[in-house]
Amino acid sequence: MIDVHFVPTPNGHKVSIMLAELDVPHRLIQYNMLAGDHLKEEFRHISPNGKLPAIVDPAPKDGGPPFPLFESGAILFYLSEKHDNAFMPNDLRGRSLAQQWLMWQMAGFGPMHGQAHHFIRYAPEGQDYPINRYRNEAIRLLNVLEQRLHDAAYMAGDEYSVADMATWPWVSAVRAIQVDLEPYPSIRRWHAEIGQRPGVQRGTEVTNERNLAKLRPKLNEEEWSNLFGENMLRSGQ
Ligand SMILES: N[C@@H](CCC(=O)N[C@@H](CS)C(=O)NCC(=O)O)C(=O)O
Repeated sequence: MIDVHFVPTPNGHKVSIMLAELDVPHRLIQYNMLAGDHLKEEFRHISPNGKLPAIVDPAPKDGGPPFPLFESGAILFYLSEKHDNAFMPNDLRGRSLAQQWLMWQMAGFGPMHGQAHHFIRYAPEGQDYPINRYRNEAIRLLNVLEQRLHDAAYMAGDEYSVADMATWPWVSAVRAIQVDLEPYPSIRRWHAEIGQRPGVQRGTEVTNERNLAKLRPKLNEEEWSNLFGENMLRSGQ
């Protein structure tokens, strides 16, 4: 039984989707980030970066002790390798394309959408510069994805892969950065098709829809500190 240290966010859903797609028994251990669950010392032994998701595999393929993993993209690669390279194309080019697009999601699409999300939701009103900067970059990355999905059925080519799994939950969250998918027909085709997969539906059963829609949620001092302030800074020391 794999333990998944989990929050129902796009990064969390990448892993819950993968495990549902693989039909691998797992246990979702839900964290309350507002309460600072992720800042606890014991979580650092699982995720040295103190962020979610993370997993612990009690039965790694090498027969060694339980193996903790952090970083959602690395978790997808690990689970794929453990399960006969599931959701990874077999040929050299396809495999490399899946890696390239998954890296693109991890280094670009996710962080830029995440920052746009942060400033739109949490910055005091009137701070247009960071909102425009990150939202424009988020939109530019959607344009890149649109072109790719115009040229190919899936991000790595003909097959659904870990790259799609990593990107799909972030596309599902674009309304949080006030973007409409109307001008992106290829993304809409791809998003709707993947959304029909039973594994994707099971992997996204635990959501936080209400929270996603809330603009400028009111956080108390402790919650703010746990997410963005002193408590967050102190936890890594
Ligand atoms: N690159 C990381 C990002 C993880 C991440 O930022 N997780 C968020 C939740 S989606 C988190 O833990 N936030 C708590 C914090 O920033 O302190 C991954 O993909 O796993």
